[in-house]
Amino acid sequence: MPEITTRKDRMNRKLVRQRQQQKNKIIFTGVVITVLGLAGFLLFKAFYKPALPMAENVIDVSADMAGFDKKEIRVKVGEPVTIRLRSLDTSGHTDGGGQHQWAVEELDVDIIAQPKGTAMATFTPTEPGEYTFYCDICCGGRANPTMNGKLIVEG
Ligand SMILES: [Cu+2]
Repeated sequence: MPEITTRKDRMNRKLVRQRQQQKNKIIFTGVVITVLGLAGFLLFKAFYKPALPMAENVIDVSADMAGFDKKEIRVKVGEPVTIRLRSLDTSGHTDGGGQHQWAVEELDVDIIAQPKGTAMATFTPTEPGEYTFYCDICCGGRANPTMNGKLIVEG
């Protein structure tokens, strides 16, 4: 019965073809998912910025043309501290362009806040003592008594 065998053969071939198409579909889906996943991962890596490390002790300091809102800041030896500096001035200020700084030379800390902006730095003082913080951008710079203050590190 050659005819029946042929029909069976054809059906078998059809089945094999369908299975192959199904396999191709699964492979294609896998490739698409892998590519999308990789693209997503790369995009995430490119745009995700981890939050700046902040200490438990955050001290907010504001500065404008009149000076710092804090003339004295007390911290402890060995305890991390975050200084968050805010400039209250706009970019319209001719002197310094609205930028302010909070710097302590001996501790290698240098924060610059953009006009109406905030910037911060975290550090851990290791030596007790009295340090001078200053802004050297505006108002005659660090020599101006309104643009500096004392950072007191207590042992
Ligand atoms: Cu300043």
